Amino acid sequence: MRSDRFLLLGGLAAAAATGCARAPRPAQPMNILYIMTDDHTAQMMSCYDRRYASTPNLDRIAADGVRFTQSFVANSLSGPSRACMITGKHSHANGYTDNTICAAFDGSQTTFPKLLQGAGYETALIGKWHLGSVPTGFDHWEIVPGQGDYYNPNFILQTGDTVRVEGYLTNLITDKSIEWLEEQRDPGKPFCLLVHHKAQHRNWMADTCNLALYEDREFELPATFFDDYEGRPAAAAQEMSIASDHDMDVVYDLKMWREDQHTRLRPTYEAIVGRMNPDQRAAWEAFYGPIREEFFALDPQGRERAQWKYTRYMRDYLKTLKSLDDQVGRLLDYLDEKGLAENTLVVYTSDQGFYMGEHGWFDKRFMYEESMRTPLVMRLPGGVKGDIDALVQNIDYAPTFLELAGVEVPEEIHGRSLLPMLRGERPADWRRSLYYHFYEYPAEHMVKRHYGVRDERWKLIHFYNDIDHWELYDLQNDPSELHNLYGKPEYAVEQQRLRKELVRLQEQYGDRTGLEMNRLGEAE
Ligand code: SGN
Ligand code: CA
Repeated sequence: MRSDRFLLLGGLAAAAATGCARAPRPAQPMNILYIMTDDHTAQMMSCYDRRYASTPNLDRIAADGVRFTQSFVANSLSGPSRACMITGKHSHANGYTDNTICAAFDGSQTTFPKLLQGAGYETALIGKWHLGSVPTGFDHWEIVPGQGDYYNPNFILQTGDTVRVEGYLTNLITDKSIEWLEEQRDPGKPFCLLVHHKAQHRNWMADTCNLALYEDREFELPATFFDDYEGRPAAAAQEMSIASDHDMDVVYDLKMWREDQHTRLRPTYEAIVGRMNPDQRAAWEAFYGPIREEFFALDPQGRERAQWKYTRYMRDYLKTLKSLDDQVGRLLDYLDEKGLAENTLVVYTSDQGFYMGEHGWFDKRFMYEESMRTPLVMRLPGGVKGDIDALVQNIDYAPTFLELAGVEVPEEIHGRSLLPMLRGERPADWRRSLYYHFYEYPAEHMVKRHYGVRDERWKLIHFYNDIDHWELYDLQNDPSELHNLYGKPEYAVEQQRLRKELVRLQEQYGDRTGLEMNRLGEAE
């Protein structure tokens, strides 16, 4: 009977919408399990990169489904990326351009959870939200305030109450997700569950049971670690350098607290370890205590200090990742045990990529490869397996889920459904280039405002605001983006072609700021 209600509601919603492409109704409504992590980059997922991490559970999704090898975000920052994902629209159109100036996401606009809800789906969101406003379009939600805490975090409930929950956040988000699936949802309806982890966000705090892992691992510095940023003034101006103690704080980021160390982020560190219970704190101190002793005794300087910081950063990131991979495994096992796997699309992605020492950095924001990319694997029952190399972006998720549910995709959505590709077809008119726009400046990490276009081989970037600087890269011959070719006569043809393509995309998506900023240099 409940299924009938789903069909009826779905039919009404479909009939009410006009002027949109009509998607065929699926024989049986497919559930959607969308798992999104924070700052988990493809270099640290073994199905993308075998150098550092082992993520067997995340890789399971790819092994039983597809791995997108050219997956990107539209704006490499948490809130904006989430807003793009949930609306299917670029930042200027969904209004949430950055984490600092934008107070809150306008939850009155159309989002895919709302449309799914209208079509009879039961929708839920658990974990990091980071959009300032109260979530809309969800039958159930339980979110962490702001960035959330790794240990004994607070959760905001739908009632408006905030409760402190004892435990480690990655596990708790999974517990709550399984609890909702098992006990709270209406089994007569298809579900769409968004599981949003805080991991792998700074400051990479592992669960106490994983602290001792990977202490024997050594990592070669990336070839670009000591980049001189020649020809790239915006890259030179950032504040996300591992070597810099201002940017990567030894107390907060690397847990080297000592009475006499009054670093910039020491108060933040004290607040978060202050949340720990006595057992957690004892395990924490027992692990980091001896490392601190050694660090202060050694007091490394210069390149030696940078290498030491990089090693600690990599190890802490991997320890934190262990919980994430295990907990995703738990959720996948749950689907298997309950027979849900055969009727559930599983998606794993991150809100953006991250630097693991490339160019000497941590953090994201730039349109350069490591942070513009994001891991994306999907497992569609009955779908194809293998790699998909089409250029895809986080604005494509919303239309994918809508098409899967048989809901018409509103024309205002910028993204395109990935469903045909999940079913083995490659649309002949698939996009040949991607648009990107980053806004959060001046702000933490000091990455200047920029936008640009990336195609399969080339990338053009314009940094603007307090700078007017263009960069052009040949990704085939210069994958690390070290040689800015903009203005070089031998690349004039590519440069012109990409400038035109940039304008075409800005016009297509209606990014007036971008169009206006193009003219900056030309007017002089
Ligand atoms: C916090 C972090 C930054 C990070 C932003 C945005 N600082 O402000 O390092 O870039 O979040 O990250 S911290 O001292 O609070 O850890 S995002 O993924 O949420 O966009
Ligand atoms: Ca993030």
